[in-house]
Amino acid sequence: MDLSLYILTDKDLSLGRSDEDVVSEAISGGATIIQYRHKEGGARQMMDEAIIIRDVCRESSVPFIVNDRLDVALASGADGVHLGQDDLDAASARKIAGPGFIIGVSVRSSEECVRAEDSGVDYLAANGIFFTSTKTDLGEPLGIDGLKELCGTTKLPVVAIGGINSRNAAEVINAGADGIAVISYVISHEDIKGRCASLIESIEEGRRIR
Ligand code: TZP
Ligand code: MG
Repeated sequence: MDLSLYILTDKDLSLGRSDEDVVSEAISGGATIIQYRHKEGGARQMMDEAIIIRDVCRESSVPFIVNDRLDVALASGADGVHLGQDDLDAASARKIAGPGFIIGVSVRSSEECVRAEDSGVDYLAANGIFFTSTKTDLGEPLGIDGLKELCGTTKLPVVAIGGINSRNAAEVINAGADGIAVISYVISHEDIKGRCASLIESIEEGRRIR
């Protein structure tokens, strides 16, 4: 699993393009992992949409993760699930999914990092790093200092999310994140492929100066 450039879908932010088109453009720009995220979707609709994205990801051997819903993730043949603090807890998810299934958990504090690590998760998402209009219920942004603290608390790989773009991505990687998770900077732009490519450059820059 390569968390370097983790792209999330959101149909409402994709300038009218399908998830399928968004995901295949993102992968051709260098996305290393994809998450299907549809907050208002019911299970039936999510299942149909997940299968389409799963196929695009499989063609390129890019891991495919479903947000929130373990049932949809398992039934659609996804590689993993991403769980928030209000979703099914990671220990129960691991019990159901078994070993080898990717489980990621969103965290904002050291306590949440430790709990997730004890539950056998595969990666953590530090959320949110900067202010973003994509998700407004997060409270104070963690900032670079908050990210450094979380990265120092855990041995698990950490992906940083929230307000990340090509101007701040290098700093985020330099702070200890293994990857960046991005929505609007990539999918709300005409040139999805170009935006991914410029993020990859920033990631490389961040790793060079680390
Ligand atoms: N979780 C924390 S911030 C966020 C999520 C899903 C939104 C990130 O979106 P953007 O547009 O990359 O700031
Ligand atoms: Mg969730």
